[in-house]
Amino acid sequence: LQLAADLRRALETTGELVLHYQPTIELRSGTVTGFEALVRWRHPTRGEISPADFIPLAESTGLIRPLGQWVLAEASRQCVEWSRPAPDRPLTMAVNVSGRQFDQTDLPAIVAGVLADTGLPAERLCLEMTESVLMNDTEENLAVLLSLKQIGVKLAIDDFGTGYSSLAYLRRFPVDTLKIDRSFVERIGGATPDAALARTIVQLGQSLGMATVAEGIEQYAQFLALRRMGCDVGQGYYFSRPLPAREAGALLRDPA
Ligand code: G
Ligand code: G
Ligand code: MN
Ligand code: NA
Repeated sequence: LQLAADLRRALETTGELVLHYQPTIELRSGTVTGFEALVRWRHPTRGEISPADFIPLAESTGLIRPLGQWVLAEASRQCVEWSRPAPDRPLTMAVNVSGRQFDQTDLPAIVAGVLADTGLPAERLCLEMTESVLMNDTEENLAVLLSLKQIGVKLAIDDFGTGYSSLAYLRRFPVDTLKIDRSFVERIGGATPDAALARTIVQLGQSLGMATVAEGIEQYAQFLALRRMGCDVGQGYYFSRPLPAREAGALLRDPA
């Protein structure tokens, strides 16, 4: 497959794979708490390819392993760089980790290595996983998640509320953060159950001692509604699109 060969080459080339960063905002104060790293592939002839298209390819070819490790290292390095001027205001970096990466029993060792190499404190790195990772209810999987917790990184469930699963896994797994899927945020003001569902997720987080992050906030009214519900953090186009590193760094120095 040509695209797989291209991806293998891109991993050995500087500049084809880049990270964009979307700020996360504390809803109560409006301050930037950190960023979510989102990978982009600038293909030399096909132009920009969305991760929605090449992550599945990376998973099926095993390239997700070096790709995931590169994303972790680059996002962590960037977080340390941005934190240097303001050590009193700790930034967190959220990284998407695919289910296939959690299948690697050495994922905790890879994460620990990245933290040691970059000097990022463990609690400032948040690994985002989908509910499907937690539905993979095996001893190996549980051991990987517990080791990651032992290292001290944060664990978040991405797209929360959309997975085909029971809530029982929240009892078994050491989750820190629920990211409310943007489909609930989208219709939060309409005559649909979505506002009630968003509120219920926020309350679930509060009762279980988990932070809640709302994704896909595009409008002021959505921001207000979520803040009123007590949702801790938000992200979305209303605040900022995912930005190249240079622009994200500028936003940090010079908030709008
Ligand atoms: O940024 P964008 O909306 O194009 O992302 C599309 C999808 O790709 C999202 O589901 C997002 O979580 C995923 N994604 C983005 N960056 C990464 C990454 O570094 N690793 C993994 N596994 N998924 C990513
Ligand atoms: O699956 P995950 O939640 O990681 O996906 C993140 C994706 O959501 C990224 O591709 C990002 O570009 C996209 N995204 C971020 N903010 C918004 C938003 O406000 N609206 C929409 N429609 N997409 C968003
Ligand atoms: Mn995500
Ligand atoms: Na999501």
